[in-house]
Amino acid sequence: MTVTLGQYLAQSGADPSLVDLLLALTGGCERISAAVRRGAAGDIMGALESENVQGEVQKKLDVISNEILLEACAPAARLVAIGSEEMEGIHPVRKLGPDGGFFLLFDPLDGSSNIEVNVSIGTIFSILPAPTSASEREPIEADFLQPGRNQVAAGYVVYGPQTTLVLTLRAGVRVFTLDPVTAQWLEVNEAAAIPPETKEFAINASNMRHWAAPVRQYVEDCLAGETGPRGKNFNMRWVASMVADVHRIMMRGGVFLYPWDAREPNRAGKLRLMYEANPMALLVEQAGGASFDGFGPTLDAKPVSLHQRVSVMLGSKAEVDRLQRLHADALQPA
Ligand code: P6P
Repeated sequence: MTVTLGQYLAQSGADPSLVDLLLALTGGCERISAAVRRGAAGDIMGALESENVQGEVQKKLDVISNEILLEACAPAARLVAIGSEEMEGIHPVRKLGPDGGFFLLFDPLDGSSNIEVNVSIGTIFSILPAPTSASEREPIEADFLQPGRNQVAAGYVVYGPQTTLVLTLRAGVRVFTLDPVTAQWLEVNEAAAIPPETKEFAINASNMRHWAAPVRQYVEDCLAGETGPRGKNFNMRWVASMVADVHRIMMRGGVFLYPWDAREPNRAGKLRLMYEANPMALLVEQAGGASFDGFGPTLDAKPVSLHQRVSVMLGSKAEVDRLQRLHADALQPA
């Protein structure tokens, strides 16, 4: 008998208030899915005059999705505060107190540049423990700055041909698809597992001339195919929607790279640590893969700001291990 999300969460042993938060969050994602499906049929396409904290032009659906999630999650009993790609500061919901609670972070609609061309986009979320405080106080951004290894749950919803939730409570990875007829999230994949080996890599190859040597070496070796050092031919994929590219890897393996590049040498990468790299890294590790930020495991990175960017290389473990070796070799004296 197909398990629903509610049934899985009820028997997971997770903290009941974490279950409440996840049900509220996925309820918001159901509303985002309906808005995305309406697309141009509703007055929700196009760009606004505004820019988000990243300096990116905000799409109407970005802002609508952020508002949907804020409204949907606010009632969750022990949700203390929210961090979002679409908001500069944290969004306090309750005071910190002796019984702690949770911080929720999300990119409400990642890949939104694909909205106009009907390509899959998604919501990425991360849930961290809120610290306890003997006396009640307002949460501050510094409370959020915990390594990704602290996450108690993480996941994404991809709005594609199906609306699919990929979720981890740190006990493996579960996959649910939203049944549009019954509006139930039905489990479709007991436990996603990423094959350690792959023949597929995902990177925006137009940036090749800007990459650091280890990344360039890795990709050139893949492109050399079966007569090169890898001894096999590779395929390349690049959807330019992280949720879509990572979902493919969660389902069949592969490696995703958005590394540091010389276009903005003072910027660690394009993607954000707290609500893109960390949740994806936890999912990938829980599915047997690995995630590397150019220095060490993504989940060990110590955040210094809510919206900090990071280099991302994640997916099939043998590929990420090779990338780590290439980076380590580059540090050896000639
Ligand atoms: P580029 C979408 O804007 C995003 O943040 C990720 O979802 C995606 O992987 C990346 O940027 C695409 O970046 O430079 O290839 O357009």
